[in-house]
Amino acid sequence: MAKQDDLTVPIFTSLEPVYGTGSQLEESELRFTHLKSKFIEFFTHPPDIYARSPGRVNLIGEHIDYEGYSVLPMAIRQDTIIAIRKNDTKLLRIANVNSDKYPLCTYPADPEQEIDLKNHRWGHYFICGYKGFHEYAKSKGIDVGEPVGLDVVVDGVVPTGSGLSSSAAFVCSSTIAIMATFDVNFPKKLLKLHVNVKDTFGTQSGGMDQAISVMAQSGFAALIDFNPIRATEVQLPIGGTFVIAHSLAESQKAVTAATNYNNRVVECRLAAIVLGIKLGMKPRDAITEVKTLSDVEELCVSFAGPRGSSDPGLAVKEFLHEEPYSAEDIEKITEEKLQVIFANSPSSLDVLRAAKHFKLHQRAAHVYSEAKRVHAFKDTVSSNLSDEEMLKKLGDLMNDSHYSCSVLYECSCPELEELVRICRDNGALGARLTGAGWGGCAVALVKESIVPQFILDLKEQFYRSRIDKGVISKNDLGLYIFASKPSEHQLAGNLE
Ligand code: NG1
Ligand code: MG
Repeated sequence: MAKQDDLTVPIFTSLEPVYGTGSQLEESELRFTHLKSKFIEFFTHPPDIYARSPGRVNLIGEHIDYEGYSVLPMAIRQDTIIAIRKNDTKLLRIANVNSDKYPLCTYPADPEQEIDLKNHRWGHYFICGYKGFHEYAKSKGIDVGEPVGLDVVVDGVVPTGSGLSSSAAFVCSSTIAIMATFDVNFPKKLLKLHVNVKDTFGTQSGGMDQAISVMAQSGFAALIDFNPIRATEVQLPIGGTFVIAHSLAESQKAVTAATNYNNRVVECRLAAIVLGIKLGMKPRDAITEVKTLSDVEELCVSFAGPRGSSDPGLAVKEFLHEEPYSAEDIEKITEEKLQVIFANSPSSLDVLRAAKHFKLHQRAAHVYSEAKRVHAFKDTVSSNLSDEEMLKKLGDLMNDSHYSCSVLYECSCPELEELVRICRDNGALGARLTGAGWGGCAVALVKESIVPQFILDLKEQFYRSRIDKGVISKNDLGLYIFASKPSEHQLAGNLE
């Protein structure tokens, strides 16, 4: 198993490894050729360097990365590719092959610029990478010279708003392209920085997306640990394929953050503080020291220890009641106003304003049980079980994960419930929502031998009525349902 803690991002001098095989190879070559001709069309000269970064599907481990727990995603074939070249203006000119939907964005070549969040533009994601690159270089004392202008063309085919991490693919490929342009090869720890930069877009997200996008290895899913950030390859059993299917409900994460994503982050923090206090910490100390549920796990273990178990779920049962907590209930325990606890986090204050109550028991029960399922998944693939038994066990874990997301974490939606049910009815060994939820995609584990029939069944039973109603066009179906084997992240290089 490769531990990649200290690996650097290799910059390739040829794009050969990107191309894959057979029709994939031709498709990939065509896209790069198209990207190049678009670049010439926009900027009248060819690009110097290309970079690629894939989207990802999370196989198991949902809503636990920001609680410090490991997750198990897999890179997918859909990716963002970027062509780049220095220019002699003081401008960053960012174009897209799909210029109707994503018109040219221009920014000053200034690493200190503020990202104007009120005026959202698609090019902002490139600026995330640009700022991240310069901040990191500065912190390490690397001299990258005076800011120069850049010409950039982007081609992204990871579906947006679907839980497949299109934004991380964009930010990561941008950063890799910039690194290659300045001939700097950063450690992968650079990723941490992206997490912070991405927070400026309004969700208090964890580090999964960037990590898998940069660390993925061909043919493997990866167990991603945080603190320190590290990826361990996970070889999936032969005979199983993951099918990704879009529920066609688009989760508008930025708009719903206060009631959905960030709400859950706040509930987890409150659950962790309350548990810390119940397990013997002084309220003041719990408030300052406890940031995540994983921070109190050790205390939970010492509580559960004498009973012969190290399951923090026991502490949840003992110390957090199932009835939702009001703000006042929690303040009695913390001896501090919630507004004061979260005073430094404007997006958390938004959550407090919007919340009616807090489901501490349910959210903590989800996080601790999901963290265990991730390790059970990893242990299963490295066990001596037969492939058949292994696939069944993995499917069961995925089903349990979905149940927990749906019932305890309440991050599903009617469309995802319908889709997951249809997947199971048609032979999936397991199916679950993937990504943040509240819309976006489901992932199903399916025996390779039935994949074509499975996809046909889903088309008939889930997508047909939506095509008839004009929600999607039949020609686009391939964007919404596809089988995926793990796909390698690819880096930067010259086309010739
Ligand atoms: P999606 O919805 O796939 O973008 C989000 C977070 C992840 C993780 C998952 C839930 C962002 C950018 N990413 O993923 O870090 O917390 O939800 O497991 O918000
Ligand atoms: Mg996303």
